[in-house]
Amino acid sequence: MPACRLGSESAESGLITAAYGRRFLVECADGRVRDCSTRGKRNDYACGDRVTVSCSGDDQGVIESCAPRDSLLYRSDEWKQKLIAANVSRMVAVVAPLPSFDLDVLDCCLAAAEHAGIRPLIVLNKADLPEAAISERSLAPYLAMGYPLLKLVARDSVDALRPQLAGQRSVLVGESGMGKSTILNALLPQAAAQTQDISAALGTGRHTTSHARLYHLDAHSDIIDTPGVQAFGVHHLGVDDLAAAFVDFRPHLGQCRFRNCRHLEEPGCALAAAAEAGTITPRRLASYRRLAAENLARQKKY
Ligand SMILES: Nc1nc2c(ncn2[C@@H]2O[C@H](COP(=O)(O)OP(=O)(O)O)[C@@H](O)[C@H]2O)c(=O)[nH]1
Ligand SMILES: [Mg+2]
Ligand SMILES: [Zn+2]
Repeated sequence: MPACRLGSESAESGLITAAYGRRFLVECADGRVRDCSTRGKRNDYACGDRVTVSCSGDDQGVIESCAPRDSLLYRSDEWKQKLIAANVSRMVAVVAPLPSFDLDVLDCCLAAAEHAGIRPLIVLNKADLPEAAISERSLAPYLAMGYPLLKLVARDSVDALRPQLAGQRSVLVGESGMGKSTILNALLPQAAAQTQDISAALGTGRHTTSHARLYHLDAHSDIIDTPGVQAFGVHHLGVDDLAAAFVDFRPHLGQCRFRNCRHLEEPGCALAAAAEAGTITPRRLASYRRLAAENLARQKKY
């Protein structure tokens, strides 16, 4: 979009590359990165949003509007929702044998991705460790569900990951210690430099570690790092959406005795039968039930 004049200010289209509370860094079409505030204390923008900014000079601006999103990833806990990343096409969920990872957290991340229409890739990092064989076995059900799994030794090379990111906007998620920073640093030797740019633009280095940031891998590929996010709370999903976000449940949905079955304790539940028969893993059903029970408890409270 060409720049047009708004009085003495100019309007620019741009991309949000960092989100810090109610401040956003916007990479504008004129090549400048502007530190932007919002109108009316709005904070419902996210890294990856395409926005229009009224610029005040080369460094500052105000976000005026946001283009419709292809996808939006957000997390929610009992109290609030938080936008994480917009217009993302791929989730890279990183797990590793040491420290041990939690399959329930992985289930949460995958459900959030499915609900947002984002294709997940599971990365088993630290494949050099002997314990990786056990981790791989525990991930076998996810392969059966159709999720791609990539084994990686990020400490040595991330070349196997690059083709998976080509042409995508990816978001990197995973528990602490799995190797996300190692992966990002290997993908982006210049990431440290980009971090410094952001610090310079904000006049501080303080905020640069705990918020979402978008990095360009090449002209067509970006990666969003979300250091503050270990898992995506899925309190925003009602039980129907939640069940549908468990891809292995899908063939069984609509087969329960009761039309409005929540797959908790109801008799004639097709998911309970499938878990019994081994068509789905009992652990996945338990994982779903834990999240569904949390959502229902929350609904009752409000
Ligand atoms: N053995 C092994 N260790 C790794 C590998 N990748 C990362 N690590 C180590 O795992 C630890 C955590 O990595 P880090 O990237 O900080 O994880 P993050 O918390 O997910 O960002 C560090 O000590 C890394 O050196 C790998 O491929 N193999
Ligand atoms: Mg890290
Ligand atoms: Zn059911």
